Amino acid sequence: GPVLVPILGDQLSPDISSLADRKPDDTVILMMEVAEETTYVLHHKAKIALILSAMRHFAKELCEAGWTVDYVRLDDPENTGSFTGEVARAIARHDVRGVQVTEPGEWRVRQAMEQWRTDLPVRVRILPDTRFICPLPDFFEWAAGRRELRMEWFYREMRRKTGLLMDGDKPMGGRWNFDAENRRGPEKSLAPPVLPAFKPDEVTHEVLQMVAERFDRHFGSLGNFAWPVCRAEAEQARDAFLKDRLPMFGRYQDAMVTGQDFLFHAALSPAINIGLLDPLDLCRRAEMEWREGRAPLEAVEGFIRQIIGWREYIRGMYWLEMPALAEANGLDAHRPLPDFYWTGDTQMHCIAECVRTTRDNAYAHHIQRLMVLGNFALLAGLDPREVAEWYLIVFADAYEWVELPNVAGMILHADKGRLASKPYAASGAYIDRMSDYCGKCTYDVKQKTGPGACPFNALYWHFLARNENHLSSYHRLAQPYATWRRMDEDRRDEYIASAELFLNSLSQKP
Ligand code: FAD
Ligand code: DLZ
Ligand code: SF4
Repeated sequence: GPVLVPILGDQLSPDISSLADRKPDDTVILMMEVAEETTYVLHHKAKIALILSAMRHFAKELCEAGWTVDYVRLDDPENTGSFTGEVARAIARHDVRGVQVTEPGEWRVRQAMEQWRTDLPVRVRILPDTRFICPLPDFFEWAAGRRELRMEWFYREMRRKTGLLMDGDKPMGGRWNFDAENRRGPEKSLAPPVLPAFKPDEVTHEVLQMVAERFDRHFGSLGNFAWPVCRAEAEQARDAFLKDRLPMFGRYQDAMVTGQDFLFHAALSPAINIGLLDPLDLCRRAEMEWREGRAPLEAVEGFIRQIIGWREYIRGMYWLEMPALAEANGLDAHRPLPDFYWTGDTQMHCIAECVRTTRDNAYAHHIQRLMVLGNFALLAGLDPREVAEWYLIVFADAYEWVELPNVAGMILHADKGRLASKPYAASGAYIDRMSDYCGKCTYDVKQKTGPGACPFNALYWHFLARNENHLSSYHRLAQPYATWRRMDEDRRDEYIASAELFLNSLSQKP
């Protein structure tokens, strides 16, 4: 019989490694919509719709290219509901002689696949995912023997390896990193070009209908659904980004503006993560924009760093640190996730606004995820497992390999600083500087304590004070700790009391 090649919902690339040595006449491709994947967390409705629609479009393209595709739909009465069950069923159905699959993005699925080797009646080959630029063995080698695993050093190696923005062995422009140019707050007349919106076709319509019915208790709205669901649309989205928004990408990377949900961000992560866009190709095209004088170096360098730097580094760290990372709670944080992460029902305008765009778009941009939603979770001491589950649910681009290191490492410091050199803790002043949120808020960002004060202000000191044992030795926190110790005791007590009052109000159910 033929070889069975299962292709998972985030492996929608025609050059996926599992197909590289296959010929159509000797191969059956298996694609499976399964209950286990759609509900292992209660994903945002738009995330499910994106993946299922993209899977259906990709299956069609594979058929048109001459492949045999066995496509199991969610509503197929025989559907066993899991990858393992469906692969077993397909082995019998097609009398296959072996299974060949590209490694999955998530630990959970990797464990299941390892089990296939013993439980299935045929040989199982698991191949590396070559869509990532840094193979995992190379990452582990880079990490071995290093005391500190800093992204910046990894990034420079990736620049050398890919040759992106390199002038021989030197970085273009004489510097590796132009972040200093990338710190502008919002300016009054900031009017970013609108994103191309993709109208649902018939395939997407059918999926949207099914998702609305079947997953109606899941978080999130479907009303704005406009994600690219196939390669051609993803390429259109990519080209629009390169032309309209990349030139300003760096400058406003950290800005937040009420009602401007995408600003100059790429909004390409959902398409990249399921395989509709190749990350290296995307970076080469961004580099071309600079070479041809259409985008400044600082913007292009910033964008490329996010992809060959952060994205690859985060993925390496996931596989390096799992499974412990999922349980990590280095700052002993145990507060339950407040309801307003779902409802947006809070007086804190910054949080309400970030939850709104998350609900409407299954998207929030990086600085909203990091400095508003994440910063609050850190300061308030929310339980890392609850926070991680929330992030995995609500964003269309969320897979555990990328979500978990960002949550446990980058925002919550639950990994005790393996990933980030210091916690990204910030008071209201930071949010005020980078956004227009505070002017629209019922709280006063300038007020430090008391019921009308911005809660981030007292929470910031409460966070530092309660974690003094863990954090006071951090070189980069020396200054805030010195300020705290210099404060008179009444002032400190006021901060603590104000923060506790606020934190206690979080646990009161309405
Ligand atoms: P842009 O700002 O335009 O950046 C370009 C690209 O760089 C992104 O498409 C993405 O592929 C990559 N990138 C940038 N930052 C990161 C990063 N920290 N880690 C990995 N890739 C990065 N990204 C996800 O793809 N999935 C997630 O589940 C996810 N969860 C996150 C959780 C937290 C707490 C934080 C702080 C960040 C998370 N990110 C995640 C990273 C980043 O916020 C998103 O990649 C980005 O907002 C996607 O939007 P964009 O395409 O407009 O990105
Ligand atoms: C996220 C997701 C969802 C919601 N549904 C499916 C599905 O029905 N079939 C499928 O193959 N993949 C789905 N996915 C993506 C998988 O969860 C993802 O491939 C694994 O987590 C491995 O990274
Ligand atoms: Fe957020 Fe505080 Fe600003 Fe209100 S005042 S928007 S709570 S940072």
